[in-house]
Amino acid sequence: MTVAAPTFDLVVAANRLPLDRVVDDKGESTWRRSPGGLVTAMESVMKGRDAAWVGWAGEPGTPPEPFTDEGMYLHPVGLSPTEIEEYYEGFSNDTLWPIFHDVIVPATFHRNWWNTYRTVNHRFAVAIAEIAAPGATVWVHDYQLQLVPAMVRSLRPDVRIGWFNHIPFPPVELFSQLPWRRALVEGLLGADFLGFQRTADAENFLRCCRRLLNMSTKADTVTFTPPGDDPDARRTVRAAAIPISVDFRSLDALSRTPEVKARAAEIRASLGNPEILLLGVDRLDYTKGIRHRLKAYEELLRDKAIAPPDVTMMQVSTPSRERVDAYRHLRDEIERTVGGINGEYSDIGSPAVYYLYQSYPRAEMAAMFLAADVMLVTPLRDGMNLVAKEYVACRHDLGGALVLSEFAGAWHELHQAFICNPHDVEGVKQTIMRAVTAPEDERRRRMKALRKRVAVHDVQRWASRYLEALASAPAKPRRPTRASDEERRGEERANRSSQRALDNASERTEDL
Ligand code: GDG
Repeated sequence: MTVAAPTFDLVVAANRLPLDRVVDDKGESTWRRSPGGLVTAMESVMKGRDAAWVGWAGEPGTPPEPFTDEGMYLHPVGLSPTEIEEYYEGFSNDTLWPIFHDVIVPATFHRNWWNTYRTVNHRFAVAIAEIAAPGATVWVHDYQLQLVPAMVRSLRPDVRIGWFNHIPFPPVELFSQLPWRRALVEGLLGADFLGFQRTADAENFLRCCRRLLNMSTKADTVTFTPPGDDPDARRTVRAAAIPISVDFRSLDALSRTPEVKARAAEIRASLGNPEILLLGVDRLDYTKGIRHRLKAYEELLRDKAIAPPDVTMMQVSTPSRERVDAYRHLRDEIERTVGGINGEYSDIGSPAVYYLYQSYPRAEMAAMFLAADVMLVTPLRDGMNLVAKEYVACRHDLGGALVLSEFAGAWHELHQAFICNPHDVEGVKQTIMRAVTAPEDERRRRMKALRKRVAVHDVQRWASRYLEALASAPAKPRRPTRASDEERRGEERANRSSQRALDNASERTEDL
């Protein structure tokens, strides 16, 4: 007798489960919290809800049986070694990730990667359809699962479907490079509500609908007729910004514990109690601007604006996507640069850069944040950047200063940070020096304002705003108004010639 799978009113799907299965040398398996911003954010949202999470368990082969952890039902989806290579490392991280991050490195296109992406997305959709209760809410996350909304809708038309993009959504000119752009947009339009980090991301998506699929948009909605041209099947999908945040209260409480405070003091002492400790914490990713940051720091050392041991820098780079070429090259490059800086500017007992290619427990991260005088968050492009908000949440002492790139989504909320353009090395140097030399009362004033923002706009508020937006998203199309018709006609006029070219190109590439 087969036992029916339990069903849930809220089903979350993300590429990774919040726990990874790790098999040790003796073949024994244990579960470990998986890395990254999405898990950090969703963990606190899922606590206390009767919900299920569908995702990959982080290792190849047959998936483990579903199980319950701290009240959350975890439903693993299996990936074969080839699928990991083609769907995850390939299409997700070597095709979509660069396109969605301004093509900082060139994107790679392979038709077999796309086919595998489709297959895996379908597997996720089937798993979701199996455990969603009638009328359930399904919340799909991120760029790895863009086809899932439409696939779930065709399997389970009764459920309400949302998708949230943790990374930027590219301008139409970049998105157009994708040979499978039409299928991706149609995949997303299976949702009722599409959430983005910034309004500009939602607008980029809506522009793709207009320009690439000739759809009608009005304000933040797009009206869409699924294939078959049945007017009854017309649906309206809303696309809007709901910026993600951090669990302010728990980070604030963690950083106030005697253990974390003592550890922060210990870290400073073991670095020789510098006057100024600069800190960078990032997944080792070319989007995070680590090279640009190191260059600015190196030039400040060269100019003798700063010098160890009075000023020193700690760079934590968390291992990430180590099998993707661009990441291997980046690691080499960063480690060579750190070696060069240390060779030139360190002294015995006082290194210029402490470089740590490791992952740390949460409490240790909080202690580092508390220990750092200046936090350097300088991405070239970043959906949000939770590290910036975590730093702020940990500075209950109102100490510290945040240097923040205007290309991080966080910039749209954290205006009281010391803002820089990471491409402008001279500007980054000046901003670091402003942060280093700012009077204490100015730093405290800025930090207080930053904390106020993050305390109110925390991750719990993000989740409830998202779920409210999903619940109230329009299911039926609104009648197009004169304004929307005009808007569409204007757009069409402007793009008529490029549209023809794009359509022709689509015909050639849709069935690649
Ligand atoms: C994506 C988007 C968006 C890092 N090292 C360690 C560690 N971390 C934690 C940080 C933070 C998270 O990982 C990283 O989040 P970010 O937001 O900085 O960046 P991505 O991983 O690129 O996340 C991003 C995010 O999704 C959420 O929507 O903000 O723009 O790219 O929480 O603290 N945590 C621990 N040890 C480490 O060594 N415990």
